[in-house]
Amino acid sequence: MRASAEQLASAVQALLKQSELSPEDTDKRFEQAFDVDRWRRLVPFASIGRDGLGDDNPARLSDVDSAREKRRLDCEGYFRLPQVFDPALIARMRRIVEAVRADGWPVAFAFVFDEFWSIARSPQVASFLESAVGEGYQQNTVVWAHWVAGERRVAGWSLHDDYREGGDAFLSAWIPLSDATVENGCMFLLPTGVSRGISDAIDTDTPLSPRVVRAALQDVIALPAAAGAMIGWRGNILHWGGANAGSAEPRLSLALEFRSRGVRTSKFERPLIDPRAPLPSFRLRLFAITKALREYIKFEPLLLRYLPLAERIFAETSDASAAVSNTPPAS
Ligand SMILES: O=C(O)CCC(=O)C(=O)O
Repeated sequence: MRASAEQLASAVQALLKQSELSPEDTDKRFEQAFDVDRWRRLVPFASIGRDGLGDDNPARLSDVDSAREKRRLDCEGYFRLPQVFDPALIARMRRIVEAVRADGWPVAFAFVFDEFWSIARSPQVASFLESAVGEGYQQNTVVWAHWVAGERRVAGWSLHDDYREGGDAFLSAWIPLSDATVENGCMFLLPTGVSRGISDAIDTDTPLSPRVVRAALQDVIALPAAAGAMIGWRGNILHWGGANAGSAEPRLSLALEFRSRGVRTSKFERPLIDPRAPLPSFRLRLFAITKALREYIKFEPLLLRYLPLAERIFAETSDASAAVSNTPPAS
């Protein structure tokens, strides 16, 4: 007799539950998470609490590239900027992610380090972001780091959009820390017009005709991007991380989100931070990491292992979130 899909799903849930950190390990990691000196010792070449890194690491972004990619963003809903960031910075950030992972943390904990908050603050990148989301734009506290193992069929996140109603007031930025290739699971997306049709069908549970499926498949854009590039999309763009097609190279990347000044924001993305102000406090970094971890179990079920830890850190740091002044609330 074969197991039904429901039986298999509940067996997987039970296995995932069993893999949860023990209460003792959760206690230990809870203490460690707040121990700034421990993080500094873990990654001595990274920094916590040093401002001004945006200026230390000038990005390369020509006016021609910026203008071309702004046009692409306006017409197609996405952009691809090659080789924006200093290779030395990108290599350092990759090593930070590797060290965090080797110490048994979800790689998003790399966001305890300054580098992950300051990377998009150089004047060149700020000027591109300003052209995309407007003067005085803000960063929300939705951040994440991705590690897609270098093993066949391991895949990035499944198809989704980031903020359907975001319009021109929302932009996701995705920065590869290793070369993201078609072989190791680079990003893929559907440009604006096609995304809208498919999203509507998914929302209303309407079957897609073979003609629409065939056309959409042909419209898929692959976004291979070398380490240090920056790609991104508007909130309504359907996108996903590809599946590894046989490369031994892991795919490492980070994701940030930007908002126009003064727009209504969702609870999930609050608090917003001013990219011109000092970097967020250490506690706010932990808040942002664990806020995302609680949510992104839907994309990475193995994170369930860390859920009790994330819940505790999230509760403990919610004061840091409350301390930041916010733009007008919405949903
Ligand atoms: O890196 C991935 O696989 C998914 C990234 C993504 O979809 C996002 O950051 O919104």
